[in-house]
Amino acid sequence: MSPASDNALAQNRPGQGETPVEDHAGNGGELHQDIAPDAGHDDADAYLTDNFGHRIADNQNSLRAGERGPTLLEDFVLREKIFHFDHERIPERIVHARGSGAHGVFECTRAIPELTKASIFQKKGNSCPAFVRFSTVAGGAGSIDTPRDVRGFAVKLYTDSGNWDLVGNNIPVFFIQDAMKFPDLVHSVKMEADRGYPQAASAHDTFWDFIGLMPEAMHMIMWAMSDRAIPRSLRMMEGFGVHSFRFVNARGEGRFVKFHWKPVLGIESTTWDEAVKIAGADPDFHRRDLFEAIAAGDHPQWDLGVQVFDEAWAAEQPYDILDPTKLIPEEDIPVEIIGRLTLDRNVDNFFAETEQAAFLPSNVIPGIDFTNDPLLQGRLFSYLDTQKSRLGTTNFHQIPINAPKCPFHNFQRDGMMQTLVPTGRANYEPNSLAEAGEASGPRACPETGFASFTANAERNDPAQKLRVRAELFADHYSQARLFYRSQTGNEQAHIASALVFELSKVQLGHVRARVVSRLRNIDEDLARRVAQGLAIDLPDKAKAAKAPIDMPPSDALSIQKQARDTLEGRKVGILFAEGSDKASIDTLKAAIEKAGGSVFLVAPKVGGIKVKGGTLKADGQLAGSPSVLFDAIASVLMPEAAEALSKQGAAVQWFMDAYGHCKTIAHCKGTQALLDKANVEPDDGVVRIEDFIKTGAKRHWAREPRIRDLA
Ligand code: HDE
Repeated sequence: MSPASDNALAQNRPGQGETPVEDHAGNGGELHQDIAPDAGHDDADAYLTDNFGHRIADNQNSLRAGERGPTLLEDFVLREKIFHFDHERIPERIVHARGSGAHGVFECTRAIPELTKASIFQKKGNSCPAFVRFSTVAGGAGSIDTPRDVRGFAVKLYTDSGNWDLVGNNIPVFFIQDAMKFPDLVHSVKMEADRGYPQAASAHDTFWDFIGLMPEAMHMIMWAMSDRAIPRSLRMMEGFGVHSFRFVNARGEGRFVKFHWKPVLGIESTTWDEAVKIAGADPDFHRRDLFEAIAAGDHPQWDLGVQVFDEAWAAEQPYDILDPTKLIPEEDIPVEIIGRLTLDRNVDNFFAETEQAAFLPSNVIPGIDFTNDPLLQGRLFSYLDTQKSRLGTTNFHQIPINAPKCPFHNFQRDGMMQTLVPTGRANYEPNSLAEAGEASGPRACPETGFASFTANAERNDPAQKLRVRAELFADHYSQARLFYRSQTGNEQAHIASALVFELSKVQLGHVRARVVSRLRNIDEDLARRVAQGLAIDLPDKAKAAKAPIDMPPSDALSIQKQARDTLEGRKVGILFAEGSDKASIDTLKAAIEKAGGSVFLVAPKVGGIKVKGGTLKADGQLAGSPSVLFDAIASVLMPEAAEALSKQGAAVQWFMDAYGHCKTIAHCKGTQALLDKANVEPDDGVVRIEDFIKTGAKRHWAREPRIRDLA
């Protein structure tokens, strides 16, 4: 051993060298290179190797020409390590770059062979593994979790007849009707081209300029400006396949189908003020919530629902069911539940699984087919194409997260990063190699293979090639109106405020005015509120390509009308300080956990505080655990502690925010000084500790007019 390496090794041994090296390996204080071959470790996995299996003797020092000399090019260990590191990042998704994934299982809860021959739906109890990735759309991979944005809801079901990817969103409609406009839409919403901001925000000129010029976006705008776009938790949002798809049964009969994911925990959203504050308090709020819930065994679940209808019904509707800016009211076609998705396992490695997951709307299985929705048709190309540039190779299907779990074999060969090793000569078809005793490879399967559905009406279609939109696609406002008018008063006020906020960020006056002129076709009152909020004159009504009609309001479109009064999956922050009564805290905690909720203890200090009945450690420090992180709050404080805390901004803000965000505040008598300082006034949601369980974690919207101008 040369003197130089001798010295280096000595430095690796804590206590022996002059500068003990910290353990960065996370292996309990042992550095791999400290494990001498004679130390009794015979587990080959315990040794660091390079990517070709060569054991590494020293992972701290590069190879130098002399103790203080230059580094040698010969050092293949260093070169490989840096080379690999240099290429760790791959291009991020152009949209939906920030996402969080989890594994799970999907189970069929109702067999529907009369509707589809999809194997998974042939028998109740059929199940398959699943992987889901939730995402925001506009921001980059490192952006925040809580911007106002659409959320991606991409589901991959590894069925026994191949992967079925239902690549949906948490909003049932889309901004545009034709794939041709997608690059324009995305360019307009992402950071502005010259200045590189804003990140993860639609509140800027280019987005609203584009939107103002695209009346077909107005329905989706209502959703995007509603509380749907600021969800509280990924576990508490709906998912939608958006497009009309096809179910095809064994007799070859087709019906249209729209897919819905209904969260078992109910739908919850934040308020805008809360979303903004969460972005600062915990930019990973949603990702952490999902990861922690799954790790704790609170497995989020969704029911898969379908709306099924036929051509005759579709033809009678005042909208075109192929238009992805339209939904089908649940009051017209009820959502029937046919399955349940449970997410029960976090990923082991974020990059390998969540980042490398490649979803393809073109991944359907026999029994499920596409329709002529022009947006869907464009997506069928885009996703396959984008995976190649993102993952670098046409063999991205071989990455474990993307590979089907049923056998797959074909004559596709070679390409970058090929990991399969096909044997024999048969790499073409047809071949007659079997006659010579050689393996001849797989063959097509007309009986059970995927056969594209041909609708009766389409069989005789002369298939004209036209760059046109069907007539009913021109109704841009009826469903935007339906959505707006189906909301509660508070929800309508949130939409109006969101529009005022976003348009206030727009610098171009004509863009603001144009959007408001479109709102007049949706609802005059909404347009007036927004114009007043912007302090502009009400502009002339925009000309509508097709006059809007009134549709009966639909309760399924409102979050508040569906609110679920439950503690399940909800997180309650309990504030305590020196002298607090431990027994009260324990009783409350047990009751919340019994009701399915979880508790996070907050105190001015985390290390352990003297309380009545012992010492209590907090889960988080007050200033680092603002109340926006919880669904409801409670406090158990001695009057002196409350008095002292009422001089601390973080404590006062804790109550002020919870009150302002219409959350339940449960408190003991001792807290009063703080409540007074935070201007918390008594109402149905401000209750004594004993009444917390009865009150629950629902929002108290009746409070809102007292703290915010909803006009
Ligand atoms: Fe996407 N979309 N999209 N999209 N989309 C992508 O594919 C695209 C659309 C959706 O977690 C990209 O792999 C076009 C509607 C989700 O990995 C890209 C059009 C809906 C995800 C792409 C649409 C979605 C994507 C970027 C209009 C809801 C994230 C990375 C024709 C039904 C999937 C990637 C994940 C991702 C193209 C419209 C949902 C570029 C061309 C409508 C959930 O291929």
